[in-house]
Amino acid sequence: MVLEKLGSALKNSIRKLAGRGFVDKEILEDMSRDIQRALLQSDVNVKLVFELTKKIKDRAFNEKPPSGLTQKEHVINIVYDELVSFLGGKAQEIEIKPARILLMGLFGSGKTTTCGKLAKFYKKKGLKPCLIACDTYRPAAYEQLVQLGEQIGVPVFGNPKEKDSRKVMEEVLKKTGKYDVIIADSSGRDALNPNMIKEIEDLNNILKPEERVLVISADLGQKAEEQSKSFQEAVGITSVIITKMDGTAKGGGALSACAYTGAQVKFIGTGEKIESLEKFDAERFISRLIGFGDLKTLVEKAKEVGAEKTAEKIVSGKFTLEEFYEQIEQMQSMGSLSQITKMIPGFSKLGKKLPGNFMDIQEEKMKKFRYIIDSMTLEEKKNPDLITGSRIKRIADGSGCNESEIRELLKMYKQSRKMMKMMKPGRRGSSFLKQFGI
Ligand SMILES: Nc1nc2c(ncn2[C@@H]2O[C@H](COP(=O)(O)OP(=O)(O)OP(=O)(O)O)[C@@H](O)[C@H]2O)c(=O)[nH]1
Ligand SMILES: [Mg+2]
Repeated sequence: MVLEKLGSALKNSIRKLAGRGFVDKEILEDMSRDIQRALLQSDVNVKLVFELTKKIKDRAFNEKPPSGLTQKEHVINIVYDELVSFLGGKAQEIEIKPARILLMGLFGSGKTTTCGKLAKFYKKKGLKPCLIACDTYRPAAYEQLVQLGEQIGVPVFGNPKEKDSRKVMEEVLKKTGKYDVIIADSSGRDALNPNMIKEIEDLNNILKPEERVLVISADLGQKAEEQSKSFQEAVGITSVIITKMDGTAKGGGALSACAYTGAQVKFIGTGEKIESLEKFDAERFISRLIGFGDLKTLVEKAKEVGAEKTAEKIVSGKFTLEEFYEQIEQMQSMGSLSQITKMIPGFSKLGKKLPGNFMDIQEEKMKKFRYIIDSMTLEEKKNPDLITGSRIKRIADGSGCNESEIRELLKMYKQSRKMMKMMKPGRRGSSFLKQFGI
């Protein structure tokens, strides 16, 4: 994961803080050094790192905790807040409305692939996107985009015979009238050079895009500064997309590009496939690193498969046996379970502890659980704690299952409930901090 080192440094710092009687200069300096080291190792520019830790220390020394928060909780909140604003602040909603979008960046940064991913994103949201192939520099760039367009059923406009991208842009804009999101690919170079910058300025003047997106790869490192500044000066970047987030444990250079451009990272690319595009949310990102768990993402994933209500209940720790069953079923249909469970700290561990592995219940067993639940009274389903000795026997007879299978289901349910209550997302720094003993 990107910024992996920062994640472990933060968790470590929180543990150290927990083990300390009170917050003093020494522990804050220690924390600041840990964060500095981790960020430097993740390729963040040294000046930015020192600015950031200075802010954290200044606030931690000078600010009084708001009522209801202990000094320690307050320090953790400051670290969280400052890291979030370092990564561009609270994510803004991505507006789903007609737009012209121009992508730019160096060779191989992922522009063409990202054009396809964005088109798919907008199409899914109900808009009518089209793609424009304005990379006349890389051989077969047009064909690459056409292939992506075919994959997602989005038209591609271009002219593989024309060598001047400005002419292509002028020509195709006459044909894109009925599309509401126009996404233009542009050509890269192996390094920043005046030709590329001139070309992007010209394309920008012809297309007049609302969104001018800098595409950079997560492993770019310190070069992010120079690149983002040049594109910023040329056309004024409105947002950044970082690709290949799946491929590096560093990524700090790219992620802090917003510090130079003032433009937010809006999306991240997390794989080569066309669906591997995620909205970037600094709050979520830092929460995940610290281990708050990414409950927001879980609920969003659930929304996509229509499982929102139960997911919310599960997350809140209040759910009936029926809802628990539904949740397992829905989670199983959500696809990448391991990804989902990773978002909740401790959840995957819980999965391993449970008999038969909660995340991996076989179809046969799911059927038995269904029969068991169907043999329960309404009261029992709502309050499974009622189910003991004689009730278990009755349910076993009614469902044709063994008593041990009923106990297994009840055990899973109770353990999950306990776990979820413990991790209930409430005030940041409350239940979460208990994990660390604060
Ligand atoms: N793992 C991973 N690979 C990616 C991602 N985005 C793009 N790629 C891969 O990166 C390579 C370059 O991607 P392109 O989209 O062709 O990059 P480009 O910026 O258009 O490159 P040029 O046209 O040469 O300037 C391809 O092999 C992509 O499959 C990502 O998010 N994750
Ligand atoms: Mg390309």
